[in-house]
Amino acid sequence: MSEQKFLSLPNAPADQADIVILPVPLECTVSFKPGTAKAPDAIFEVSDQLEFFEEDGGWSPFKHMSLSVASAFTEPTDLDEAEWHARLSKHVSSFPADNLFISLGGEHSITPALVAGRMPEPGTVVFLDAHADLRDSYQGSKFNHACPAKRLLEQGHELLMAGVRSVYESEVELVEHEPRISLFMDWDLRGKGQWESFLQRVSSLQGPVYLSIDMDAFNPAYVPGVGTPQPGGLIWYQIIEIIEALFARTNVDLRGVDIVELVPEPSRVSEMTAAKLLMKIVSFWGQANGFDGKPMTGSQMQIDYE
Ligand SMILES: [Mn+2]
Repeated sequence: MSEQKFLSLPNAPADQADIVILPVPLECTVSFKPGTAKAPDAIFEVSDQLEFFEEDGGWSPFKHMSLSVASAFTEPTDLDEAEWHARLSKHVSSFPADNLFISLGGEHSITPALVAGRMPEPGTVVFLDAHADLRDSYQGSKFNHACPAKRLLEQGHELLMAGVRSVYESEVELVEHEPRISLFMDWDLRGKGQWESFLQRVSSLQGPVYLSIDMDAFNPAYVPGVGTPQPGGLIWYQIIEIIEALFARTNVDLRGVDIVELVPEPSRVSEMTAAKLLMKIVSFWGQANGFDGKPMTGSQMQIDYE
């Protein structure tokens, strides 16, 4: 497989990079629209159209930071499911702990293994999704993409969920009885004035935090390319506000981010949204960690870009 690049930038060795991107193109338990396996490549392809300059931060993040797109994690899917996910955990734990680690799905079932590898101690998972993903199992599998939030609870984490607008009866009962779940329903964020209190919760997080973004959290008019679309949902500026709130305070120890469930589509707007979201995350994280004041030795300095 040829080397993948983000923004066409040269790849630094992973152990020397400030930002590591790991493609995990798993497509195994998808129940509706197929295509998640092609998402990482589609994101890299459209990233070529992004500017190096990030307009909100007012800087070029990759002048100051180096980037590494790691080889895709493509263990055979005919392995035992538990074994496949255990290998993914082990793999992600082998990357350095102090960089920004972003995984690109693939379906949402990869998140518990990613979190297990990056955040072995109890922490908080910010979970943006149209669905609660709290089923104990679905279609005979505990590793189904309808179950990752339940697995995260079992790992001992707290869940801060937003954008949810499709739930199963037993999921509602679990949310009511499980104090470690804070769920902001999509309609509450829109109609009942809970947006500010949700942002307040995000910006008051402390300790280890992991951010999981299911692209179906977006309103499907913004991102039609997802495996299981739902009407309603968050708009681009809300997702940006969430990321800004998460990085505004340095007391958050961000262990990793994933962007999952994207299904590339003909207009390419969905994959462009994912690529630009990745750029925003890089920019906010870089500024929160002081990279804008560090020497210009980043990946962009190795190329001619005018
Ligand atoms: Mn999901």
